[in-house]
Amino acid sequence: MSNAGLIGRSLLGLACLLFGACGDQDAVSQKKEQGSQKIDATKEKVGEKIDATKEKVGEKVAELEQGFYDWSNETKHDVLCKVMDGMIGNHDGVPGPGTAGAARWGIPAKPPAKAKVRRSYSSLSDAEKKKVVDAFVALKKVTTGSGSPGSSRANYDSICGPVGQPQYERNLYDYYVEAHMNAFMSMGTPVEAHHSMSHMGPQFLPWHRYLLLRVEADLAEAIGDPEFTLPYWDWTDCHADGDPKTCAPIFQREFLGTGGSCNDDARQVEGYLTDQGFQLNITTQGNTMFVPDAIVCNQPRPLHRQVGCEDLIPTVAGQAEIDAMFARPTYDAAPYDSCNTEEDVSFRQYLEGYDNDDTNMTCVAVGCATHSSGHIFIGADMYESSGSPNDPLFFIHHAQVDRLWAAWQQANLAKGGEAAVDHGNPGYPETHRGSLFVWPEVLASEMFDYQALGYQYDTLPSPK
Ligand SMILES: [Cu+2]
Repeated sequence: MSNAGLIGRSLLGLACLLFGACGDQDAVSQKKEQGSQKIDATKEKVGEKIDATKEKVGEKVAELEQGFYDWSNETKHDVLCKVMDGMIGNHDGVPGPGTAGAARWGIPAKPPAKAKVRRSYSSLSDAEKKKVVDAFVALKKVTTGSGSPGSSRANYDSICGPVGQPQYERNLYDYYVEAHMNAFMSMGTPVEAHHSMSHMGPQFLPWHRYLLLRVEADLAEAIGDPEFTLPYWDWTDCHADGDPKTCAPIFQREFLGTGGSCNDDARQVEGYLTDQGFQLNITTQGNTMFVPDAIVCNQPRPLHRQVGCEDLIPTVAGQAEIDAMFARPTYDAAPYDSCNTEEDVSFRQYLEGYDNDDTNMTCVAVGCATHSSGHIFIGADMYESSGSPNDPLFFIHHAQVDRLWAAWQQANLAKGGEAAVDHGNPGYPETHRGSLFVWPEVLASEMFDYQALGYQYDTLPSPK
């Protein structure tokens, strides 16, 4: 028996002496003991499974790397793609975080009379910027026991237990970190097959569109302002500012906080966001986002950024990439993945940020262009793809990605004819219209008509 168990038992004995509350204490403690033994056994089993997975993945990568120089008929890109495929999956996956009783939260029953208008973050007043930060901080405080209206939705099934990690105090902010982590982790598992997931395939855009709608509804509720609207990060701001490496309009100490540091020991974000007590509860470590043992729970720490520190990405995408996006008239192209889909054809592949000419492992695995460049540019937690919603900028960055999809859709709708099919998504594959991972009651196809979902953008870039 553990020390805690012994202390528990002596307290029960004392209560028996003092208050005569003897009852079935022995039976209760016995049950408790059995329970904790069971938990220990399960923990051990999960641990063994993770070790076996690690070994299996390691062997596969070694095997693929071994053959590197023998594959004379394949390009370096193809070889790296095989290395990455070897890292994906190889485990059974875990359920969660689920919808905690609010399956379609964020989707209006019918299009509202007045649409919410998402505006550029840099165009907000100081008070509005502060409100955005306050809303994210408030979301962390919506816990199961907080008594907030969103408490019931914070009662989700955390993935921490099933991956053998201690539970942290669940809250509506970290719900999104978990949803995103599990979306990566579940690639190649029986839960969902790689290439039909929320990244590296056609559902990338609909999946993140719903995530934004849902979090926007949560943020509005958390601060008691039904009009609250997510802003977007207009990447071109960073270029207009004159020093795209620092992107001063976004990384302000008084609001979303500093850009951290290229020095690992000083990369903590400083400023208002951190001062409000914003901290991370579920993070990742190690070199792969696809396996359970990368997840670390209940070791709270501040947010990290390393803006402009990665040589691969001197800055975030700009106008040239936005123009190039409009030049791709097809939503996606077979085989609908991140490796063999031609980014010169597939708008989705291009916007997500994968490039078939990349021969750098990081770029093959994470993508280095367009959307992905924003993640790598901010660095640290945003770069750790699976846990990237840990940085509130994730949502503001993805609102820009969503805005660009909306702009591309509108341009196609305006062209009419073939270009206007599926609400301006010509070439969206039949096979990826269905249920979204984590939110199976929401269909990808329901996300096509964003105006019916109750929002629009203040401006949409248009093709030249
Ligand atoms: Cu994502």
